[in-house]
Amino acid sequence: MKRILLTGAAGNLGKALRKQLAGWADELRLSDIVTIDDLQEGESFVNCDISDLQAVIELVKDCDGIIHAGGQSIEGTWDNILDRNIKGTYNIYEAARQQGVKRVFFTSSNHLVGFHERETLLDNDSPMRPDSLYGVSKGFGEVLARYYYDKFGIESTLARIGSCFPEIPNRRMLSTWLSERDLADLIKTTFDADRLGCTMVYAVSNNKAVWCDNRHASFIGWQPQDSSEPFADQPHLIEEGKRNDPNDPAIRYQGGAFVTAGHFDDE
Ligand code: 15L
Repeated sequence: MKRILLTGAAGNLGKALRKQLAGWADELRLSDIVTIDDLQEGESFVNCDISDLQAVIELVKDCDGIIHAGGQSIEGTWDNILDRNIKGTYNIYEAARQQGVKRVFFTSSNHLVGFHERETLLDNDSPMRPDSLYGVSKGFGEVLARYYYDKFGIESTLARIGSCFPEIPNRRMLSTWLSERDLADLIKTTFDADRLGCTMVYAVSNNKAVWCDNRHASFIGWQPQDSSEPFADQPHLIEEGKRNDPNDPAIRYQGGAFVTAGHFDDE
């Protein structure tokens, strides 16, 4: 019996993953603070606020693995980041430890390294240069995952997800785009691997212009199939290319608009 928990199941990534992972697990246990009432075969649902440790311990019970896609997915107030991403991610790992779950797919983000310039090829040794409090929270999650691996043997993929959307609204995403299918393949690879360790992966498709190198993670065998290239000729992208100023921080840095957005006051 393979029972996998998917947090954040009502969010954009969660919705895409429900489609892509249909039939893959014996049970896909969905959770979110928003109720999901269109359950498909093989899915179950638990309403859960991941900032509540006791609730997360119950949520994780009897699971063989966790896909942690819940929490704040863009820049937000410190209070939101603290509850949803800092406490939320701690609760997931601590619940995994208490309930004996041995493998986690952690949705980290390119915004953990968003203040690298676009001419820098990132690899496993590139320093964290977050472009937002949201990016900082993903750094916390990655470091926490390493701690739970070294101390308790819980293995993780730390997937620095680029831009996982069905369309490509801007030129930056020609480099950062990740197809839903490639994301699902990375998740399947994560749970199929004989050994995973605690492995960071730049989760982008097989795009032509990339800013990252995944050779350190080649042992897990993930090979993205899709590419943004067929989208590159769209008129809005060509027009944008004529307008872009290379010295604009949103063009200079990998994080795009996140490098200038925020920093939010508490609500
Ligand atoms: C992210 O981490 C966000 O969750 C998503 O909404 C996009 O902004 C994406 O990064 C991106 O960089 O395109």
